[in-house]
Amino acid sequence: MSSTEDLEYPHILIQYQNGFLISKVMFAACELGVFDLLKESKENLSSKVIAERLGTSLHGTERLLDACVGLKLLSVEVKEEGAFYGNTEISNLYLTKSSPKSQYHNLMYYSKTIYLCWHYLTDAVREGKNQYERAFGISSNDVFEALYRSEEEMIKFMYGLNAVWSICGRDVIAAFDLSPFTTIYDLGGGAGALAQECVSLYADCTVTIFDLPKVVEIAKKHFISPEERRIMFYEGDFFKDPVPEADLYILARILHDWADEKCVQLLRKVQKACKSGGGVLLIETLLNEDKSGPLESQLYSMNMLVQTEGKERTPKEYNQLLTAAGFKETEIKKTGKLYDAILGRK
Ligand code: SAM
Ligand code: ASE
Repeated sequence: MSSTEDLEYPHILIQYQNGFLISKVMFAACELGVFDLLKESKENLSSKVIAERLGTSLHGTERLLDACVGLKLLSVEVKEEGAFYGNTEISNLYLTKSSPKSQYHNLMYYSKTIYLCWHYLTDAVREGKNQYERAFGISSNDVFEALYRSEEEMIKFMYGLNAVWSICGRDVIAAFDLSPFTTIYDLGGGAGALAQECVSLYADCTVTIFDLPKVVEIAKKHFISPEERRIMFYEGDFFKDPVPEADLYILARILHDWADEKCVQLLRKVQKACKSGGGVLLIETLLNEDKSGPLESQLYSMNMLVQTEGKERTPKEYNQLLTAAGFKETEIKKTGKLYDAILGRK
C-alpha cells in the first residue's frame, strides 16, 4: 500500500526509475578502476589526479566521483585546494579487484552481459522465453551454448558467478553438518569456489567438480591450483553422461536454470547414483511460499527468464522436485543471505 506521502510525491517510483542509473554509475567506476586506484594510493586524491591516472576526461571524472559520493561509495574532503576523494570501507572491501571479497567480476558480468539481456525483458515476458536470438543472434536452443557463446564470455560468467561465494559461500556450506559425507560431487561446480569452501571446512572430504569439458579446462587453468589435492575434476554432461557414485551431490544454482521436467530428470539420476544414507544439497535463492518476496529472489527469477529456461522456486517447489526424484527427509536451512540450502536424503 502506498502511503499518502507517496501519492503526493511518488518518491518510491522515482527511486525505481533511477535504479539502473545507480547500477551503471557503480559499474562504470569499477570498470575504470576508480576504487583500485584509491586503494593503492593510500591518500585521498583530487579529481584532476584521478582523471590523469585513469586516462579519463576531467569533467566526466568529476561527475562520476560526485555521484559515487552520493551513493556512499566514495568519501570527499573539501579543502581550500579543492575536493579530495577516498574509498569508503565498503568499496575498499567489495569493489576493488584485489580484495579477497571482491565483487568486481560479478559487477562486470552484470554490466556487460545481464544489462544487455535485460534490454529485452519486455519481449521475454511477452514470449515467455530467453532472448538470445534478439540480443545476440543466437538461434540455438541450448542455454549453455548461448551463455558460453565465446570463450571470453564463458570466462566472464565463471569469474562473475564465483565472486558471490566469497560473501555467501561459508554460510551455505556450513548450513548443514556435512562431515559425514566424504565423497562429494559438485555437479555444475564451475570455477570451484564452493568446492574450495567445502575442503577448507571439512577435513575429511574430497570434492569432484563435475562440469562440461570446456568449463573444466578453464577451471583448471584459471581457478584451482593443482596443489589442491582434495579437489578433482570430472568432465561430462550431467543430462547425457553417467553420474558417478558419491555420498553427497551439491547442486548450487543448477536447478534454477531448468524447467521442472529437466530438474526431476537430473535429480532422479543423482538419486540412483547416490550411496544409501547419502544425499543431495541444493543451494539456491528461495522465494517465500506465497512468492511475495524476497525482492532479490523475485528479480533473479526474472533474470532466469531472460537468460535461461528456469526460474527461482519456493522451498515447497524444491521439496516437490526432490520427492518426485525419490529423495526423503528434506530439510531447509535459511542463511539470511542471498542463498539458502536444502538437504534431501536417499
Ligand atoms: N555451481 C556453480 C555456482 O553456483 O557458482 C555454477 C552454477 S552455473 C549457474 C551452472 C553450471 O552448470 C555451469 O558451471 C555450467 O557449465 C554447468 N552445466 C550446465 N549444463 C551442464 C551439463 N549439461 N552438464 C554439466 N554441467 C553443466
Ligand atoms: C545462472 C546464474 C546466473 C544462469 C545465468 C546467470 C547468475 C547470473 N546470470 O544459473 C547469477 C545469479 N544472479 C542473477 C541476477 O540471477
